[in-house]
Amino acid sequence: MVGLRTVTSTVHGVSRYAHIDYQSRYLSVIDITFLQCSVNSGLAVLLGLMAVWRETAYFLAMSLILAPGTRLVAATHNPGKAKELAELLDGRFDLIAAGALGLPEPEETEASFVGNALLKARRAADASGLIALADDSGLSVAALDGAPGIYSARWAGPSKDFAMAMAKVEERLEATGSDDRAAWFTCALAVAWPNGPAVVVEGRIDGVLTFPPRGGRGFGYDPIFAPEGGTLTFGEMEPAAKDAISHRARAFTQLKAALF
Ligand code: ITT
Repeated sequence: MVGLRTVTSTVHGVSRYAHIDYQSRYLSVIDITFLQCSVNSGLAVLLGLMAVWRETAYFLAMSLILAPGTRLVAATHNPGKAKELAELLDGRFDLIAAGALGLPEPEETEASFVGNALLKARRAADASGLIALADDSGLSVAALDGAPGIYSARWAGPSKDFAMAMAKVEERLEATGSDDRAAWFTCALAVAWPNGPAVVVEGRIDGVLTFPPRGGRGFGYDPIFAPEGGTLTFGEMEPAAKDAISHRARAFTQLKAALF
């Protein structure tokens, strides 16, 4: 399980905020060191020291900066996502794909976008020895109580058939009898340092579902999702227009505020 704490701070007049993964190995190592010291010290002293060290670790995590040119592994095996992440990063970092490093696709065992993004970033960072950027994202449909949500990729099956996944959304929606077509995309972006801390942020875009699917751009569920304020689907929009408003772009804005 992933444990998170939201931290805010102001550095040089700029507000920085992020969720810090407090169960990262980095923090655990500090805690374990103090557990060993506890043989000679009282439990109260130990707990006090652990609290101080945990706060120090949060402070250190908040001083993390991703300098331009840093080598980063993009911890995704989804080419559509990898392309959009590269567009958003705009050449700022030396980006390597997880596939190019032969990293396996981890099983997504967490129950939230944030948890799965952290899981993927942590696995890739620890396996590659590089700072890793991971994305966990998906489509949520109001009339389906938020489904497919974190199961968005899994609805497309092992063959990653999104025509089938979009048809499944339409079928399930019709079965409810509801005419509510509200939906949203969520994107959690996590950055993990090898055997170190991790930071995660989240972005969301609201819109409506439209059938039949329209447009051959983008990927996944883009052809059935029209973002708020327009009639075009993500599948019909220019990539730059999607990148200006998408859930991924909104998460990215937060990531910049936290780490750049
Ligand atoms: P990685 O885990 O390797 O990154 P994945 O495709 O399995 O690849 P997710 O578990 O995060 O990634 O699944 C998210 C799914 O949600 C993805 O496969 C898409 O179908 C869909 N999705 C996410 N962002 C989307 C977007 O911007 N446009 C359309 N569909 C999107």
